[in-house]
Amino acid sequence: MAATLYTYPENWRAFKAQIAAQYSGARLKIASTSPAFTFGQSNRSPVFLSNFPLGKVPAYQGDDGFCLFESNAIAHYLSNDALRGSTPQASAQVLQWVSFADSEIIPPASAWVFPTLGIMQFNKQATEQAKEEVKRVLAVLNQHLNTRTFLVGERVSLADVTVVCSLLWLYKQVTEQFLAFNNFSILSESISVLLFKIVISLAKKFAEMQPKKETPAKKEKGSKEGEKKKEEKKATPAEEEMDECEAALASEPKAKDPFAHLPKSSFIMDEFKRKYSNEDTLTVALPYFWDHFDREGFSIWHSEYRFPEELTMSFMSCNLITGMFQRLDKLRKNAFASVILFGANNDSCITGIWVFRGQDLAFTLSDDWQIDYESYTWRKLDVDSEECKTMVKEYFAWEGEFKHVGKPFNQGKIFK
Ligand SMILES: N[C@@H](CCC(=O)N[C@@H](CS)C(=O)NCC(=O)O)C(=O)O
Repeated sequence: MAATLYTYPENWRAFKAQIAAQYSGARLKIASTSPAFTFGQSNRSPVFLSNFPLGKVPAYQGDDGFCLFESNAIAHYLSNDALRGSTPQASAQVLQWVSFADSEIIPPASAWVFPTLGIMQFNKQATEQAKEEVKRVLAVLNQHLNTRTFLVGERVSLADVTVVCSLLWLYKQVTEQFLAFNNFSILSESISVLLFKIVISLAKKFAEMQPKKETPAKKEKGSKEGEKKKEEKKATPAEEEMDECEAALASEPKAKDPFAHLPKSSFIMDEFKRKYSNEDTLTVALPYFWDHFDREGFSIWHSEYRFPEELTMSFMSCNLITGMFQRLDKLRKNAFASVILFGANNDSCITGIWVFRGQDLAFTLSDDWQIDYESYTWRKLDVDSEECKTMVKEYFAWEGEFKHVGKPFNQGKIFK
């Protein structure tokens, strides 16, 4: 099923639907710029009004003619069961947070942000009151996320998508003050903020997919933008109509290889990984690793999670690790890691050994890889040192003394 979402560029309400579609795999064309759709004009046309009587966006039209307005309904429609909440309880909780976003977050967030955008007159008292309300609402969110990775259940749902999208303007417009709020500064690297970063990065990706045209409010500015508009008009109709997700995907293979500047290496990560997955670690994979390891082309690093006091429930810490691996999936031909959670609930640490292509940390080479790495300290190991040999052996095999971790962790349970 294909469908069109009418909106204007960078509309946080449309992001809810776009992210839901991205997660569920629903196909969605975005019509946000002329000639497909011009906000302020197209949404006032009789045809648009006959389908969407309020004339508001986002507005959804399926290729089967099915029309829907209200961003939450559109996001719901484009979701799969997992996003909607797959039990009656979970789906009710999702609805709870979606409503919470609309009625508790958006009103004070708008009252605070709108004056900073020049679309509402600044009033000190109203702004101060709005800030207090935002603070109260964030405290509720933080309290809830203190013991959880996601707002509902054990995975991303529409609750997370909706809540985070509704925080987007606060984040973009008043970031410093927003993050300075009590809990957010303390938890600045916590799981809740991690989740926040994920959706922000998703939203950023969508924003980047939008053709670089001006938002309605900025349309009539100076000549430079006029030139830009002219240039963009040269796009062929086929390009204009291309589904933006497709366009992004189509352009992906052309994206520069972040490691292209490095000379070829004799160490083939895939081959080592095959050995590591299929053969005995100590007798086959480890000797293979050291026989083939290319010192110039690769480096070995030790990582340690910087906020062990935040590692409460082990399953959440495991989610933190597996989530990081998923987000770094594109590095798989250029990196290998063995990361271990030591200890028990409320008393644990996460450390690991990483093998990276090149002599530097790879994370800064792509925006997609930057979500987690600042939460860890990174130490480059001397590949010829005994320390490195021991650590590689212990982390690869998931057994040993792990002396560098220290007591009591190296005596406690290991989660792999
Ligand atoms: N509750 C609606 C709000 C939609 C809405 O207010 N859209 C605004 C833009 S953010 C709009 O299209 N306004 C056009 C108009 O009022 O003419 C939703 O979440 O979809």
